[in-house]
Amino acid sequence: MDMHTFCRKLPKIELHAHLNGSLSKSTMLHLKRYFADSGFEDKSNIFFDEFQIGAGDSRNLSDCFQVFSIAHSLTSTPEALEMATQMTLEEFNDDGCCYVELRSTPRDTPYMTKHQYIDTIVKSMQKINARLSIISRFVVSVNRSHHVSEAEAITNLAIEYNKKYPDIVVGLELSGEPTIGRFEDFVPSFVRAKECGLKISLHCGEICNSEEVISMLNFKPDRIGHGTCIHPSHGGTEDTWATLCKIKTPVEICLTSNVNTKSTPKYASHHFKEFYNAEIPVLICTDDKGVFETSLSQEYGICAETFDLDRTKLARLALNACQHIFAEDNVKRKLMTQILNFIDHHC
Ligand code: 6MZ
Repeated sequence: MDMHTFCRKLPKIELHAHLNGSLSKSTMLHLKRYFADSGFEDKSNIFFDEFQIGAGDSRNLSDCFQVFSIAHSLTSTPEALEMATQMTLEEFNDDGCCYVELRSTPRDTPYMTKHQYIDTIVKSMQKINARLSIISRFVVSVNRSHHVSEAEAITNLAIEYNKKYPDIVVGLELSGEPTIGRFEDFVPSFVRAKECGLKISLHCGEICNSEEVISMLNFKPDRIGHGTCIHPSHGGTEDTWATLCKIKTPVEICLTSNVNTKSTPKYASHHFKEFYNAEIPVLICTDDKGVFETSLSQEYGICAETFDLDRTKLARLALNACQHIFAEDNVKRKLMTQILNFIDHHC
């Protein structure tokens, strides 16, 4: 079996995937057709060139936040959102993922409320979990560029839906344009969510802001996203690095996203290396597989090639990721058995 096939077949765990950044070309075309057929005003005005930020694109991290509105125009009705959720999960399933935590920011649209938004995703996931072997869970997103009152409303919904559907809604995460908004303003919402039993993930150190990195790490989230500017050789400080090394918060690593947005100059200089060597739990993820034209198996392949990991080491990354999922322990055990079985046969 060549490395490409190995990465496809390896049962993988996806823990950092934004729904509206994960829409593939074919899902977007399908949604565009749905809008045309159902007589909705089509404002999507799709330009895939505009949505996708490939290698060598002149746009940077900040510019990338413009493209999500293209996807948002295609997920504005409950039917479209259901199709987007199901098709995206099917693609993760086809790529050999055995567990996915999809994240998304509930929003009011002309055709649905935030409440309907979260409800639609929950119901779509239940259908997928009943129909396919992939196990999916929902992590509710708070956008740091929105007003704090919006974060509070979303937190209330996340808590309500976690009580109603604990086997689907498992966490709350902070994302959005990192130059806008202050973490400290959102702390009360995240404290409340934590107290109610939701797991927490924070986009942390996506840009250089050591003070914020320290306060995020001190908050003790269950996981952080990116962690780009934490190591001193990547714009962090001795203090940010020492703090992470001490508490070893698991980090959701998104190689292609960081390279394509120029947060990292090239794969070989990605902070994965320092984190891996320091034995900080690293979780290989896609971030926005539609925007960055990638897949989780492709990310595993890039990781193996760039950092010279053999099959056993690569499979161990997937196995270790099981420890950090937000779902219940019986799901953890099931996934570990599945991956260990794969390792026994293929490594
Ligand atoms: C921070 C990101 C992101 O929630 O509408 N998002 N936030 N850093 C990133 N790195 C590239 N990529 C995506 O999906 C789109 C939203 O996810 C967040 C942004 O808030 C974006 O609007 P949903 O499903």
